[in-house]
Amino acid sequence: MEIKSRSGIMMMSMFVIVTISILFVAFPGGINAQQEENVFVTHSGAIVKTTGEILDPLYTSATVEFDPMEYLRDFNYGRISQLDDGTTLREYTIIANDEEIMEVSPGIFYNVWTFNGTVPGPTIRATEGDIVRVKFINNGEKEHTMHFHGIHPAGMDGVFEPVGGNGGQFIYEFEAGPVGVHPYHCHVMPLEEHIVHGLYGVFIVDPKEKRPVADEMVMVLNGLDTDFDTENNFYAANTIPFYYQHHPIQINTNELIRVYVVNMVEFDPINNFHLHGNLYKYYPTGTDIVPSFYTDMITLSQTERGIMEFEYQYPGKYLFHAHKVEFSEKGWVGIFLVNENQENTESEEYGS
Ligand SMILES: [Cu+2]
Repeated sequence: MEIKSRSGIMMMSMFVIVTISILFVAFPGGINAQQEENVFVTHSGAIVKTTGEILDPLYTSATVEFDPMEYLRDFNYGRISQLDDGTTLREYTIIANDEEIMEVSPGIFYNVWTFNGTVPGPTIRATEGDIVRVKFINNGEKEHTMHFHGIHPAGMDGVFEPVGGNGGQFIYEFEAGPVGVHPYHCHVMPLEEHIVHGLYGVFIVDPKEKRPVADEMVMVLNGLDTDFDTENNFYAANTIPFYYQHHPIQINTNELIRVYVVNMVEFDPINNFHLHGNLYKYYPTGTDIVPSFYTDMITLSQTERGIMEFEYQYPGKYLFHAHKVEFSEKGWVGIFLVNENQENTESEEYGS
């Protein structure tokens, strides 16, 4: 519509002014809601003014029941034995529960659904070609399963065989493969509910020839919807918001760091991972031994995952965080504290 006359412009201006005035009278709080600051007293006594979600990033490890530092480098290789044909058999026991309440941040209690008592569940690790046998026990009230990403028979896919609660059992058995990093998660409907409560973990398949020696760690990017409005209130690497910011991950200069990263964030279509002061080689899904990217930024949808490799040349503190800034300001942020390498430092060899 083109308004050419002076009176037409005046009429349109009056209409706009009257409309805005009516809106102010009808919804005085609504229009100003975005600018309203709330005052919040944290557990440590600090007074925070915020217009956004209220978070209390100040806590000690004693106030949370899950230790992200322990989880970071904890790999479950299973009980190892040999089959008659010489194949390695790895046996794991995974117990599901859905009634635990965990304090995920001071004053924030959440009903976590867990594999072996934690969110994420244990990092299950095997070598390509091994037989993986998982004894799954469901001690929850609801039905649950374990659905592994990777290659396996249909009956081992953890979708059409829901395992009843209060002690139901199922044995998942398959050959480990392909090489890489894969998620596992419950696949009972409504899937959204079973995933957001925490029924997921990481499955690493090592190549037979092994990757180069490195300081290895696992980061599951996740979120928590603590008010059940199908939007995440918190984001994190390994469940506890801001944890690695207040407890930096110690690494060494000139030492290869390998991060197995898996995005499990529900509700939001994407997540990402930005590293400061460095770039990393990135192997999507970890299925290839040649990196696809050399970058400081990857974007991941749900269950997208890969392997990052990097070395720091200079000591000091470096952030890593979502470059979806909303996520980092709600907890998905951490620090690598890079120490000057001592010559006698030896990385652990993985995949044994
Ligand atoms: Cu489930």
